[in-house]
Amino acid sequence: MSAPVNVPLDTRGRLVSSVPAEQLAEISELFGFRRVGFSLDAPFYTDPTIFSIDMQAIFGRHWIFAASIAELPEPGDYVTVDYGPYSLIVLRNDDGGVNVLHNVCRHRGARVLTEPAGTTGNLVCGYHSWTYSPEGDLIHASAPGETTFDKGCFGLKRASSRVVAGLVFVCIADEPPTDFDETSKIFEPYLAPHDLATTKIAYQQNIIEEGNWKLVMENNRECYHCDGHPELACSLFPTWGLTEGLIPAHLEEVWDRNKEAQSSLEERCRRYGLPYEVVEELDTRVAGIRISRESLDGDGESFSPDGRRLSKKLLGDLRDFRLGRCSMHLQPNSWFHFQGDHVITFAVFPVNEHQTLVRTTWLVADDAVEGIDYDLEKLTYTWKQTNLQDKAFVELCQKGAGSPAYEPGPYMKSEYQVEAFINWYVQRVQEQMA
Ligand code: 3BY
Ligand code: FES
Repeated sequence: MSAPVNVPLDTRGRLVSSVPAEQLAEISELFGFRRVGFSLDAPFYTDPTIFSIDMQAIFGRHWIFAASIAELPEPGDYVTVDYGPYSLIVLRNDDGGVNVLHNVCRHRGARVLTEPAGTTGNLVCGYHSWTYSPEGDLIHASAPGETTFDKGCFGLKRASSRVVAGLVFVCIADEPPTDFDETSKIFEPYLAPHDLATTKIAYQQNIIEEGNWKLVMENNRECYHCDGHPELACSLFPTWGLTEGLIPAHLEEVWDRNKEAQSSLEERCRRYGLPYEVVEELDTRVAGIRISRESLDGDGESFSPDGRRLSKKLLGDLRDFRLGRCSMHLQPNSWFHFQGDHVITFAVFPVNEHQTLVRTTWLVADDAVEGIDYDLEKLTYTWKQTNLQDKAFVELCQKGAGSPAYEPGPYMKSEYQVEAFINWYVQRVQEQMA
């Protein structure tokens, strides 16, 4: 049988053998027939084969946000990160960098590390005690009677890492996309002043949403639904999608207040040498990005009911709490909000075609003391509520995608970032299928 056309490759360029050629041709057609400006057809959210293609063409090839350096402060600290069929060990090494190893023992495939996070020297598989160095080299395999066994051939498989402004990215492709370096140059100067290396985790939340990972991302990329976030609306100006000259009467006041807050924020940024301009290249780059620094309502300091600081310690060398939010969206799996007093990172890890892990991490200055400098409940309240509301929205859409009555609906102007995400996704998969 000849090899089918339009077949995606795995990370080593091999054909996907488990997907019958006919089914792949149908899926390729679905991508080709996508109606631009409309949500995707139902199988993109429900079909296990499309999920497996997503895992190869997106999560198997692109740079994925895994953790922040605050989760791995010392050499030997690690987190395990799972998405789709993959499990990775992300481990801080002695040089201050990060090693990424596939968490699959080279003996008979057992998971090597079974905790979500911890500290380790050598890595010992719990099954037959094969032992690997932090670089993944197999250094010990007690196998009585073996004389010809070459340990050099059985190191843990490695993947690539980049640490930029304290954010850790991983890529399991043999040849990671090179334009990530360009994207890093864009965001590094925005984030570096918050100095993630001198932060600590105040809280981490893992939620499983009953929805496809793309619905989770789509939901994040618009604020059309933000009336559904009453707590967030206290500090976030509800001006998304509005255009000068076309402001509805009931929003004129908030529009003006936001404009004033934004211009004084920009004035402060210029004084402190902090970049604030919007850079938006969500589907025009392989490592798609949107970054900006935007004002917050009330006191303009943080995501609190009155916009006031939620931690008393400023991050890094910042000199002012009134810095609004530096917000970044990165394709395919993350978004971030950097304030003067704390940072929130959001990582999306697909589980299967209908379940997604959303990991939210709140970071404060490493010398901030809980109960004295910050109240954990207050610090996390707005985004815990927002996450629960978003989870409910995503789950409603997943239910809808499962109905025969579902058909793609039109994106509104204010949903242009959702469309950019979908464009990015479709282009990236199609280039793998070509
Ligand atoms: O988290 C975000 O980036 C945006 C802002 C608020 C909700 N979400 C659409
Ligand atoms: Fe890991 Fe046997 S499977 S040592």
